[in-house]
Amino acid sequence: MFCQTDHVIDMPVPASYNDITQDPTLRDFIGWVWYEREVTVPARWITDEGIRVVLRVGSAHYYSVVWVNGVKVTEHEGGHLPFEAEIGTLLRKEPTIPCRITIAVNNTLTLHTLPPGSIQYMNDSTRYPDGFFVQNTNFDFYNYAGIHRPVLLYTTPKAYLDDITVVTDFKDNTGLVRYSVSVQGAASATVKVTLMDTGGHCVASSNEPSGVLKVADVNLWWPYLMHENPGYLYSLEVRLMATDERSTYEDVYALPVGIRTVNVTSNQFLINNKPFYFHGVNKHEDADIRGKGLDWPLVVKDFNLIKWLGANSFRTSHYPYAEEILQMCDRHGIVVIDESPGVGIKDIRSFGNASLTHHLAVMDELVRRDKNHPSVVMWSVANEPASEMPPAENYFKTLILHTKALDPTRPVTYITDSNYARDKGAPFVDVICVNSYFSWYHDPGHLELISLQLNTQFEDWYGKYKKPIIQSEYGADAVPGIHNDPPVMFTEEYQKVVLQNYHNMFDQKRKKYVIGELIWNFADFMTTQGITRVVGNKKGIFTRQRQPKAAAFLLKERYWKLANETGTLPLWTKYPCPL
Ligand code: GCB
Repeated sequence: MFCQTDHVIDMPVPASYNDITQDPTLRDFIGWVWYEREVTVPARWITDEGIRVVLRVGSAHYYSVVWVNGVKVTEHEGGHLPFEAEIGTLLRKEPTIPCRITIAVNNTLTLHTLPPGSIQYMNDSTRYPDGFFVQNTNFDFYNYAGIHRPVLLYTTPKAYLDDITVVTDFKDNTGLVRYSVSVQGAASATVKVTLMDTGGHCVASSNEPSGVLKVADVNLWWPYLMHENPGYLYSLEVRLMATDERSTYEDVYALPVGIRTVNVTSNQFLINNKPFYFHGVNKHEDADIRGKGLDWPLVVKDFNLIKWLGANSFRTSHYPYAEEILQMCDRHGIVVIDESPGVGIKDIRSFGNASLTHHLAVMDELVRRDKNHPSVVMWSVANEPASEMPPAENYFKTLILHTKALDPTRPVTYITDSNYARDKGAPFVDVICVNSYFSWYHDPGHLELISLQLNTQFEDWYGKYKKPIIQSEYGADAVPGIHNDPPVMFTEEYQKVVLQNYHNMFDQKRKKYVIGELIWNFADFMTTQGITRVVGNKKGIFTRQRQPKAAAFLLKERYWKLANETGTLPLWTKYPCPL
């Protein structure tokens, strides 16, 4: 039984709730918020017992409990991955009333959540009112909360396609698509799979639930700027037929499939056996007003900016992004390092069993969601954990081996800012990813030290581990419109010179073992309030409103130069359409 509360406000979905109102307590709210709406479903969903009705939440940050017509249907922990519940029986119980969906969301972060955090009560009554507490975190972005991705109702037949796994390879001119289909709700079923090219022509088919499809004269999936026709996608149409005493069921799913391989050597990252150099960005899901809510105009604008920049890749720092974004990456050939929400694991108590168990479960959910995206070429299990702490060794060994067992086809890494000599997890990663901020957090203002310190960084890591290295973050804050020559910190000039110095060293090392550079950050983004942040982090090369700072033009010049040197430009760059 629910009571109507006296303070109900309109709240859009998808969106963070924090910046929607003028209420400061809602902006910084910690605890439970309640969403509710009523929907009327098609009558057939209620009358037809052969239909499964599913409620799907794209993501809600952080802990969610879901009720339908007052009956609890599921709970979910974790802010960046989808969850579902079957609700058909509840609709059928009360077919005359609209379906009431209630979702309670709690954004509290604890030592065992991902990302971790802690609640600190301030007990000094001379300085704080009764019950005053703060949410402490160790990450540098605003802990936006709410229902961040679409909430959908969909149906399948009672017998349905539960999952499809695709792994691709090729030999000479023949593409190989190893697939397996998992079916639920049927004792026996027939499955037909058909692989179609972009023209809708069948190129291979089978009547088995698993097997290998062979594609003659294969069109491989290539990254943007590596091929004239990047992001080629076949469509795998999977058709299930099942019969029981009551009815016949047919379920159909079309999965985009990019045929490509990924391999790592001691000094190279290979896509389709060719060296791939990551020249890309780190991003955030972050924008004015909607916070971390999925926003199509912003997504498309960002893809346009990425392509304008000549970037070929990004890392989903510091959590899994919306599936819609990965689908865009598949289509545009933008390569992705797919990161878990394991950011800010700094407290030794966050390396214990409770945390590890949850982290393993999150990797299960992430791999299950994203395994079929050709754009995803590597998993990142964490960002800047306290990897020098002794428990980090067992933690990362377990986590990385688990992820490799889930998906033997992709390399696994985590992002380190630790010293090469003390890092406990590095022996287990396939690619070393290092963040460093020379002349910013280290020796602020001393641009002249970057090349020496960066050279030492690279030689040390490579010397010890003999694994390819990505500079997974580097950069400097620039408040747009602030200038000074000679450059001083926080000016657009300083940001540019930091980048130039890093680039000079990348150019020396990329011929050897440095396989990528990802700028921190694509755009300015919101953080918690603090004395080092002026309304957020300003290391973007674009403002939060996506206007370029001087550094964006520098990076654009460099990335197109790299593309010209190492890749093949897409046809449209040679024959641009008239505007
Ligand atoms: C880092 C973090 C990133 C921060 C960045 C910074 O190392 O990975 O989340 O935003 O530095 O600007 O401090």
